[in-house]
Amino acid sequence: MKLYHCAMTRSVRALWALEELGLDYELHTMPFPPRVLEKSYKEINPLGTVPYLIDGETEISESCAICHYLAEKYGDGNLLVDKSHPEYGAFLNWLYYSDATITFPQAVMLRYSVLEPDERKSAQVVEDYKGFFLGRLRKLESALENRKYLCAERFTIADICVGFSLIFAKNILNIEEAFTPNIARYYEHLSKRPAFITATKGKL
Ligand SMILES: N[C@@H](CCC(=O)N[C@@H](CS)C(=O)NCC(=O)O)C(=O)O
Repeated sequence: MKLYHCAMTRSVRALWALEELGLDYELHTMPFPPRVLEKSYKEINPLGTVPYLIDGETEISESCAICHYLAEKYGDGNLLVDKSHPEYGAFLNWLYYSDATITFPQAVMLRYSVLEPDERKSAQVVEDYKGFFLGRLRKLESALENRKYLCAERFTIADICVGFSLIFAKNILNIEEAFTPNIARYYEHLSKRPAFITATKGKL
């Protein structure tokens, strides 16, 4: 199994899941953005994005799908919530929410504050999408009231997928307002997991 990775990007989700599951894997780490700095990567993943997992005939480019695939295929059910569980729907919702709803506005912020050339940077876009992100995060703050984990009272890949969005907010975009009491407590204990530490090694 081979994971194409860039430090402190969504590929942290995949790396964190590999580590939680204790799997053997080959890691290919590239400079960001690989589309520009490692052009040959587009022959492997035409989107040019990370993560990208190759496992035999299987190739996956979505970070949350990689976590789901690894947990389904190689986990013993520990990192998943079973269909029969009352929180199964909530579990799926957190997986999709993590990238489509809360990482998306952060990616726009990164683009218009860091990645674009100076003449295309936009404080207005960054501010607007920060507000958008913080509004969408309220659902997480209230869901974490009296809870250590998002679903089924134990650590699952929903915590990995949402946890990465918090890594992004804290360490890349420095959105301090995101760390309201329940989210701050949740992030604090996620960040102590050995697999979290390995997946973010030396970058926080
Ligand atoms: N929805 C995809 C998004 C992948 C994505 O856009 N990754 C970013 C890094 S966080 C990337 O590779 N950007 C570089 C580019 O678009 O060239 C996922 O969850 O994996």
